Amino acid sequence: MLEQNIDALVMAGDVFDTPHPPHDALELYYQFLEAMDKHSKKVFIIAGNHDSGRFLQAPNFFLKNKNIHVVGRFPSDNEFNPNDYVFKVEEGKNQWFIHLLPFFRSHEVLEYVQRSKLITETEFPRMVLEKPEQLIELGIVDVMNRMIKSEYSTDEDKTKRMLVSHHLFGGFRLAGSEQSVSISGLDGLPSSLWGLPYDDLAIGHIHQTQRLREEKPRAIYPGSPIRFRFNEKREKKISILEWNDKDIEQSFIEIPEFRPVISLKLDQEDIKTKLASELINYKQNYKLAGLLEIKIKATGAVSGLADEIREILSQVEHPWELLSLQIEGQSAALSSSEKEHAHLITNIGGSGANLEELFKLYYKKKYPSQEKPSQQLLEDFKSLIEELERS
Ligand SMILES: [Mn+2]
Repeated sequence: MLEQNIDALVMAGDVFDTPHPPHDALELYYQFLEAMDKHSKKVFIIAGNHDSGRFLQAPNFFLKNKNIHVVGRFPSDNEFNPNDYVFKVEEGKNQWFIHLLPFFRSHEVLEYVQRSKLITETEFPRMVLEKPEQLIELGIVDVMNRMIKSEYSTDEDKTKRMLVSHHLFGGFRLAGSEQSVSISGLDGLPSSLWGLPYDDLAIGHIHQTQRLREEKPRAIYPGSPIRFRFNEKREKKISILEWNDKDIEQSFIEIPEFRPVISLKLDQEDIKTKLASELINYKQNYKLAGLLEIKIKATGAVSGLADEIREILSQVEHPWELLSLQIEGQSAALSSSEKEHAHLITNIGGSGANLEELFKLYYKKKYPSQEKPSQQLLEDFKSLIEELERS
C-alpha cells in the first residue's frame, strides 16, 4: 500500500477462513486496519462465505470514523439505507462509487423479496417452489438498483462505479481449494447483472488470479493472497486499478511469498542425502516457517520413516512443518497403526480416492465391530464427493 502509493484497498471477502478466527489472527487484522488508518488509506471490506458477516460488522461503530467500511450482511428489506452499502472515493475531479455486496445465501434474498413485497403475498409461495432463481434475481437486481440510485453525481464522465462481490460469475476456473458457494438453482450471479451500469467488478472467493472479462463491466478475480494447497500456483497477485485521464487502467502486481509451501518427491534411499539439501536455500528468502508435503517412493521397510524425516527437519536451519507425508509402495512393511497414521495425514480434503480411504478408516473407528462400510454406503459417499468436486 505504501510502496505503490495506493489510496484505497478493497477486500472482496474471506478476510478469515473461519467465522470464529483465533485471537492472533484478529490482532493481526486490527493492527493492519490501524496502520491503514494511520497512513490515511481507505479500506472497503465485504464478508465472504467463510466469514461471519455479523462478526465482521460488529466493530463498525468505531471503524466508520476511520474510513474503514465493512459490510457483512445482505439487506433484510427495501427499507435499507444504501449509504451503508455505497461509498464514494474522490480523486481530484474524478469520483468512484464502491458498491459493497457481501456474500449472501439464497434464503436471505428470498426473505428480502418477501419483506419488500416485490411480488404479491399470494404469488410468493408458488414462486419459491417453482422458480426460486427468478425471485433471487429479482431481489439482487432490486438491491443493486437501489444502490445505484442512491448516488448523486455531478459529472457522469468523471464517475466510475465498482461492484465488490463474493459470488461467482460464469466462466471462472477454480483452484480446487474453494468451497462451493452456488446459490440455489444458480451457478452464480444472474447474467443480467452484466447489463447493470458497472465499470468494474472486483470478485472474491476464487483462489486463482484471472481476468474474466475485459469489456465493461471489467471482471477481475485477483485470487487469494496466499496458497491454500500445495498444487496451487506459486504466483499470487493483487489487482491494481488506476485513473488515467479519462479511463481506468487495470494491472496486477505480484505478492511476495513470506512462507515457502513446497512439495517434494523423493526415493526412500535418497532421504538422508537429498532432503536437507533440497531445503537449505529457503532460509535467506523467507521470513516464516515453511509448509512441507513429502511423497516417498518406498523401497524397503518404512517403519519409523516419519520420525527420520522429522529428525532431519529439526536439523535444517529454516523451520519447517511437515503437513503431509505420503508413502507409495511396500506399505506391507508398515504396522497397522503406522498405516493408519500415514493415511490420516495424507492430504485430508485432497483427491476423492484419499477421502474414500479416510472414510473407511473413520467408519472402522466408529463401528469397530464391522470390518468396512457396505458397498451401497461407499457408492453414496463417492457420489457425494463427486457432486462436491463438480460444484
Ligand atoms: Mn470464499
